[in-house]
Amino acid sequence: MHEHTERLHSTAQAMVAPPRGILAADESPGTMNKRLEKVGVEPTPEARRDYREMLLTTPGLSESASGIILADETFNQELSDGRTVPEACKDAGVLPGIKVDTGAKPLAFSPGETVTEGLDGLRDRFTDYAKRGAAFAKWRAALALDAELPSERAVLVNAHALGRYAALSQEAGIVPIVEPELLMDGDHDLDRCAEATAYVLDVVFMSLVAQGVDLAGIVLKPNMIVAGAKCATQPSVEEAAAATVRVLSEHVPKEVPGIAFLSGGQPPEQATAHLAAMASLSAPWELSFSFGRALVDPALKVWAGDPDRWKDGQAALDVRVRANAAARAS
Ligand code: 5MM
Repeated sequence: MHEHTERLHSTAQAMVAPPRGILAADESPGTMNKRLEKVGVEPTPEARRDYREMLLTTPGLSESASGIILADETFNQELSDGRTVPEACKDAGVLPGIKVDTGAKPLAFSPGETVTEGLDGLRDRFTDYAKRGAAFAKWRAALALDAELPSERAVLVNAHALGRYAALSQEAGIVPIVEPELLMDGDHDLDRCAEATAYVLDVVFMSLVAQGVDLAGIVLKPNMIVAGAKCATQPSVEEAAAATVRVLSEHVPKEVPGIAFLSGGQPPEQATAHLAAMASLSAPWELSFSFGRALVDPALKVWAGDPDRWKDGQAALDVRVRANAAARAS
């Protein structure tokens, strides 16, 4: 096998190898600012750096995390000891990943829907990120979900962009995390989420294949199949886990080495419980996690910008990452 292809495959496999997961700490500055303000921290580039430094230097992080996804700003920052962030990732034993999309923007003629942007100049950006040590990348399509949405238009344009991104990423020797997220903040039930997720996955994989993406060199980061947060009928953890594994088994090609779920706003313990319930079911790919909020929310609240609570924040992160690594093994 060609060396380039072999490296993509082995990196993708390393990202999802049991029991570790991927820490999503790639909030764009705007999102991060809102989260910092919520816990009373003045949102500055230094505060965003300090917060990411706390997460990344958590002792023993590499025992339960294989990689960390970073925003462009973080990737370019130095830690307080002068190390670059990619260097610090190497020292910590976690693969550095970079979020390369530039965000979800309103989609023309589709009220309430978005298309994720960031393709302009992406080949050159990938060349630069590869030189600076990025092992993997991430692009997220955010799709509203209700009885009518996502529209065919929103699914097609976002799948097209995911395909273009993934091909450029692999061309640069960087493993693409492909993240088609159906949002869970509606009143849809489990069956509607299952039906829409199946459709989105079909279109996304059609686009990846059409654009020459090597499916053995990607990691898929989908939503779990859950009912919307406002749905009156909430399924049990076991029902959601069974629906998720069933839909993915029917719509995700077996060549994909692993699936690393997003948490989507689920409470941390619930996301972990879903992961544990899925681990007991049989699936053709690794089932892992790439949570953002479900890993970092407790740490952010405990730290709240206080240097004296740095270690407490790290301990809170450690609890959640280890719990999810343990869930994978259950
Ligand atoms: C960490 O948040 C990521 C970036 O968000 P913005 O670009 O909107 O600021 C986000 O893509 C995240 O990686 C995924 O949604 C998974 O995070 P959750 O919290 O859903 O597990």
